[in-house]
Amino acid sequence: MEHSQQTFPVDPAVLKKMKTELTRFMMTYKFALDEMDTKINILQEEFQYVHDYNPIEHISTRLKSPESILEKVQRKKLPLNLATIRNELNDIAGIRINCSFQKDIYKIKDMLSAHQDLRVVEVKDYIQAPKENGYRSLHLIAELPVYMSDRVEHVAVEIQIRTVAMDFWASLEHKIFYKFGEVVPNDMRHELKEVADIAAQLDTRMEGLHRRSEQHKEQYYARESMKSLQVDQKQFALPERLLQALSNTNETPNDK
Ligand code: 0O2
Repeated sequence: MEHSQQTFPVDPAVLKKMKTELTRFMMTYKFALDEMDTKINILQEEFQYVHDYNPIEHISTRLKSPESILEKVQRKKLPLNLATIRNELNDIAGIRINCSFQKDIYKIKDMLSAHQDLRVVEVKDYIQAPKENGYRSLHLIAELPVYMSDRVEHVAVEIQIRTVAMDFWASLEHKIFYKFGEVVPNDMRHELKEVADIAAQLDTRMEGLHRRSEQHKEQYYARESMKSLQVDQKQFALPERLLQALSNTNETPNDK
């Protein structure tokens, strides 16, 4: 018992210094998440304005707790110091973006990748290649600069981008099975995969419906725009029979 205590720094001044260092360390990740949150909110608002459509349903962020960091360091058998933790653990800051449709996932990835201050260092595409259990999601590890009072830190953030259907499956699977590893019985493993495939079919069908509704909207607006014309900021009704009669004369400007 006594020898394990001897390895622990007991000097309160040292402990206090370590706590301050750890707090500053964690703060850099919190600031990186704040920056990501702002970036994504801007994308969302601007996209809504330009395209009259919001591809993001929900955003959540999480900072890994010191206990989880310690657990992961021990699991990976890494030396316990802040420099190693910074270099080896990429998911201390995590952000999850839930999109409406699968195509939006790649749109958001491209928009984020275009940010000059954000460097995508790793991409894991579990949508093109789902995990054996059926897990689908796009994971990016991105690094962004965080300006502290006395230095600039390049901080890694794990960005998970997925549809609401993928998120529904992953959240419940996490609750039920994830981290049970090999313990999941075969029949349940099989059913879990089937349910993931059903969720993927839902995504495909909803995306199809969305595409059709967009086409319908375009055709509707094209028809509506033929019902009036504007001259000198005045709106005039445009009778269909007038357009038809004029078209029937077959007279086009090039004929003259
Ligand atoms: P938690 O508790 O959600 O944070 P890594 O050890 O992170 O370097 P790994 O595990 O290969 O390497 O990274 P990967 O595959 O990108 O997975 C990282 C995160 O994705 C996990 O974090 C989960 O959040 C999620 N994830 C990956 N696979 C699954 C899965 O099969 N089911 C569910 N529900 N989520 C998954 P953590 O730290 O493992 O867990």
